[in-house]
Amino acid sequence: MKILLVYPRYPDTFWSFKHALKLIWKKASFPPLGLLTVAAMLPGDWEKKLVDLNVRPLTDEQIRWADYVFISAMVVQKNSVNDVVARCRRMGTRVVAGGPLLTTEHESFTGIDHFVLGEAENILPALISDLINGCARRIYSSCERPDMNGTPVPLWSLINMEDYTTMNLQYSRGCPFDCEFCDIVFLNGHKPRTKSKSQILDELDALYNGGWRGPVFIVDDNFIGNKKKLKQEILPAIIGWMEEKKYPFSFTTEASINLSDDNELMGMMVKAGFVRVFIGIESPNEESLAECNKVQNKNRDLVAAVKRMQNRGLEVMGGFIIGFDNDSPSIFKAQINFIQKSGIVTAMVGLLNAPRGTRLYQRLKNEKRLVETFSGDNTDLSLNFIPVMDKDTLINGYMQVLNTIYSPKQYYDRVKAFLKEYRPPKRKLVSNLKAYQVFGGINVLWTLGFKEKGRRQYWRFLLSNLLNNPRSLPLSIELAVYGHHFRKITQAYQNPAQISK
Ligand code: B12
Ligand code: SF4
Repeated sequence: MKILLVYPRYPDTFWSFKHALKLIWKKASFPPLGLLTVAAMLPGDWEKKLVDLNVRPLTDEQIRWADYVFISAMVVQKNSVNDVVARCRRMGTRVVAGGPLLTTEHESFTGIDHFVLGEAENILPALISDLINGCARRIYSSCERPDMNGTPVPLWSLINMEDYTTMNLQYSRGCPFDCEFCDIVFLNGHKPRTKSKSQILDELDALYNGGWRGPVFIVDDNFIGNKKKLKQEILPAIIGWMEEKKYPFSFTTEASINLSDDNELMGMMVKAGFVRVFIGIESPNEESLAECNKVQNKNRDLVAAVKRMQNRGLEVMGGFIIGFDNDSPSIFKAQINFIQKSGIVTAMVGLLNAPRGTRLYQRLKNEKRLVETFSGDNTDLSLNFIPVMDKDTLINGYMQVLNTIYSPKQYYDRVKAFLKEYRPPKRKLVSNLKAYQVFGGINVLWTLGFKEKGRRQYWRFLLSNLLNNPRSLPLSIELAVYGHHFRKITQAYQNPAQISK
């Protein structure tokens, strides 16, 4: 059997990092881990190829080669899914699809032959045997969430790691919290399920033996969902592995704010090579936190919590949401002030939207406030519900937040505020200096220092770092590159014709 795994295109948004990637000649940030994991579950004697449309185009010849095209997608990739499916139908190649988009709204995809709804581990064996016997059904699903001990190491040989800035690895699924707007609880459940220590070491070995050196994103819903296992088994194992291999990777992950309460855990994570955490901060407005049931963020000094993590050596990336029922127009200023004060350089600010499967979707449906389908991108100025605040005020205020926090002055001020608090461990990461890093560095200097607006702020920022904090220079340059991307995307939002969907 010949299987072509296809990852559809996602639009250029804050999360695509397209403008940053261009500067360093990389094609995409992360490989499609879901498809690579599914590929590893397919029989060893089936032929497999993978095309990530964010890296290279899909040819008719590739579609014709395949007996089945396997697609995985998030809601934001909907348009691209439709294009791929239409091409497969024209060429008579059957399509199997799974992932968050199809799990939450498969009914709207009439051209897809077989759906795998939910996690593949329990479901795929039945589909495989039905495909072999030529009697595959339309829908495969399971009420039980799989044990992650059965999840194989992703089939890394299907991609060229050099196309990406970062590799990824999943340790756990599920989150113990229950935020009203989040579909993780629906997709992956409340109870954190984890891989074993030996699975994690196998995954690290696979990346290392595949030649990877550099950033690794641990794509968990909440990495600290099971703290006991982390402290007793997983982090000690990762620390041992990283020390032995002389720190070939730097880790980023997603966690809840209560990480900042646990000094021991933060210390162990930093020792294991974690450099960044993405935290859902959402809002400085207590009423809005209560409204969305973000209990872990309530009644605490959020700025102090962020600074504690920065002091321990973790850069905090933050997710912020505007448009809660309890947000009044004063929220715009409050968000800007919070973001600037906290030194969260990478602040991902989105408009509230209600994805299917969430409690928010259900509440708004009951209140008859749902208006259209969710585009999947909470930064494209669309809303799929009627907000309490006047819609134009909300959208203009949101744009004002983006314009302010990503303007060169505010952005570089934030990097400085962060570096003041940041205390990384003194350790050298193994890095084989690659051609793209050298030429990318020159390109960055040319673009930010000579070509683009904000040149004066860039040079001032660079010189002040060189004089006051030379060790942090590589990180400052990296953050300046992200800033360039955020500014470009914000500019594109002023002129929606520039946004490629
Ligand atoms: C990494 C990641 C990204 C990467 C994606 C790139 C990439 N190549 O992976 C980046 C950072 C670019 C990204 C961006 C965004 N993301 Co994202 N992301 C993730 C994250 C953290 C991990 C994905 C992953 O690798 N999972 C591990 C694999 C093993 O799991 P999986 O993909 O679900 O696959 C399993 C099953 O679904 C199934 N399966 C999956 N595909 C297929 C296909 C077939 C054929 C079969 C049989 C089975 C199958 O089997 C697999 C094994 O069980 C998830 C959260 C999560 N826990 O999954 C969010 C998540 C996928 N992202 C999400 C969102 C909303 C976004 C953004 C829209 C955020 C935003 N606010 O703008 C942006 C959009 C990008 C853009 N440019 O506009 C949502 C999607 C919700 C939805 N219903 O679509 C998720 C679920 C998180 C959340 N709840 O908020 N994201
Ligand atoms: S803490 Fe994060 S992953 Fe967990 S329910 Fe809330 S938003 Fe979702």
